[in-house]
Amino acid sequence: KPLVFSGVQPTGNLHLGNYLGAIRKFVALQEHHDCIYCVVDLHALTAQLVHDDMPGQIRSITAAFLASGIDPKNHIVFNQSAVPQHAELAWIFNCVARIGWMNRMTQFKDKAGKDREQASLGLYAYPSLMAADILVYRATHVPVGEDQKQHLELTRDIAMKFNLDFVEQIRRTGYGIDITVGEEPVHAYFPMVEPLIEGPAPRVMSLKDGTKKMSKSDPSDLSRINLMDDAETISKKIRKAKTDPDALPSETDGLKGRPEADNLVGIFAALSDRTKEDVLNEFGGQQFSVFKPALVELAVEVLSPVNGEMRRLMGDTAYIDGVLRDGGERARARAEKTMKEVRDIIGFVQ
Ligand code: AQP
Repeated sequence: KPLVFSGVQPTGNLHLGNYLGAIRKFVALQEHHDCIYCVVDLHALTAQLVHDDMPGQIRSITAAFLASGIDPKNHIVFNQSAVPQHAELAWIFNCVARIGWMNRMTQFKDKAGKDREQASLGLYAYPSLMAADILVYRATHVPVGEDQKQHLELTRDIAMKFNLDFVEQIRRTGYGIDITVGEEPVHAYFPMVEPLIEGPAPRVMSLKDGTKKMSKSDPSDLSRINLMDDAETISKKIRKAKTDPDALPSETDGLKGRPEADNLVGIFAALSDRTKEDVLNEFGGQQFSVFKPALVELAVEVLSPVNGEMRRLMGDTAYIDGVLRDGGERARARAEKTMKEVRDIIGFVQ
């Protein structure tokens, strides 16, 4: 089975963007893939070092995974810091990646803000740790929102450079695999990862501004739907969401230049597992006064069970911690196998 890896940071409340861009896809992939899902707590230190309730944040992401339908027995759910091999491989990747590559990362530019000199070195090296998260399992498929596309391209660049720099050692140790990159056959150690970004809402936008990503760090809570919002709050936020005065178009072409309408139609499509075309077949020509209540009903129907189960699970800390411990052990065994081979390839005495 193809190996899937993805992670979510334990920073702040999960929102609809995290759910549709990532977690819902995690759930769907379980049927035909071997999946490893990680609460990336080491990444959470990059933007803010000290967190008031780190254990609570880690448990709440774990609860969201489980409440959404991730099966921790047949797959792996764990927190990143429990597997030190991620950080070990990240160090090696820091020496593989070039500063010029990191300088192009738009997420660093956005998150570092104006005073870049004050950003942590960890924030700068974030994509290198992300590459290690994935490649320490030699995973091939990574479900993420569109904002992570650039980091996955960098992951491929890091894998490729490692493979080429160590090509002789990979051959000598016999750990390599034959892959094709484009049309080219390559003898490689790390595979080329495939981002899984598709779907009707790869980038869920703010409810207050259709040109801005829905994000945990937006100061306005009205800009996002949180996974922990109750039905009344979801309804209020959707009713207050910014729109334009026109009726919905009957074809997706008509959504061009209407970012808020496009966003709400995309959310409706993703929540109902339909295409935007299909949603517009039903609602084309209707006003937002008709569409918004239908979206409220759908969002509440999909999110309420997740919300309820998350609350229940968060009351059962022993269970959550048990899931993380068990997942951590299994992840560690797999990651150590890779690291033993990587140390051999590099030539470390062990
Ligand atoms: N708006 C979004 N639309 C679609 N997918 C999204 N993701 C995040 N925002 C959207 C996806 O969620 C997964 C987990 O993301 P993360 O843990 O890296 O958190 P983040 O990207 O830092 O989340 P935010 O809300 O975007 O935080 P801030 O405010 O810090 O920028 C990833 O797969 C991501 O693509």
